[in-house]
Amino acid sequence: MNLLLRSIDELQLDLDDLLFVSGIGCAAWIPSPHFNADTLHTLHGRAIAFATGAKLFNPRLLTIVVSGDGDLAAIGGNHLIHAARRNLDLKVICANNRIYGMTGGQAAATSPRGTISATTPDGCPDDPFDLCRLVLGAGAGYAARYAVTQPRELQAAIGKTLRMSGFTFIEVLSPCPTQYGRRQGLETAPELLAELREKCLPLEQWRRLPPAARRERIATGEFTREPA
Ligand SMILES: Cc1ncc(C[n+]2csc(CCOP(=O)(O)OP(=O)(O)O)c2C)c(N)n1
Repeated sequence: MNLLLRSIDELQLDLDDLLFVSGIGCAAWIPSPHFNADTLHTLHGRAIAFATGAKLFNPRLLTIVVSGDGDLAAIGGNHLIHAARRNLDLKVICANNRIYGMTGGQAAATSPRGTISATTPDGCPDDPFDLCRLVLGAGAGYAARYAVTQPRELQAAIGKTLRMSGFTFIEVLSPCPTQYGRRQGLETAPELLAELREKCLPLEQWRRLPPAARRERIATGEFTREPA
């Protein structure tokens, strides 16, 4: 919330030209009702669907979608990939806490293998979506991933996408100490943030790791589409 507002302020955007859209979940509360602007707090999984309608009706609106990973990439996954494929002019910011936070910490499509959650007490048996690669594969022109522990990079990426046209996607690693951290044995928020700092690696460095070591780390930075 803070970095998005700072970016808007820095670019001196007029709030009257902006529309914020979110679904349902903890992250979906970021724009609405806190921003003194037009906000649509919609249905779980349908933020992009509402944003699409609003943008097509009024193309002048800079339409910014802020929501959770469950909202955007699980129940709303189909809207996400098709908005990317159609290169709709939406700025999507996904707060990825790797869990369904609001409903009590169930495993999500973004939970890493082995995650202890309310629905996977013995560890999540599946691999997670790589959200940036997902949207790039679907056709997005821009995708970036940063953690909340990288505020400068994150704000720069947000500012960049607000000036770009077409579909853009920023994945923000935004951990939930209550539903995720506690269950992984990281009792406090600082511990969880320290773990995130340790795991995140700039993309270029991550690429130089052997495949087995890559799984243990999280690549951050701007991702580009592989040439066709
Ligand atoms: C159609 C529908 N299905 C399920 C729910 C229950 N529900 C509310 S929020 C949520 C998941 C939230 O997870 P996420 O989108 O990742 O956001 P977070 O709370 O983790 O920020 C679910 C399943 C709902 N409100 N509507």
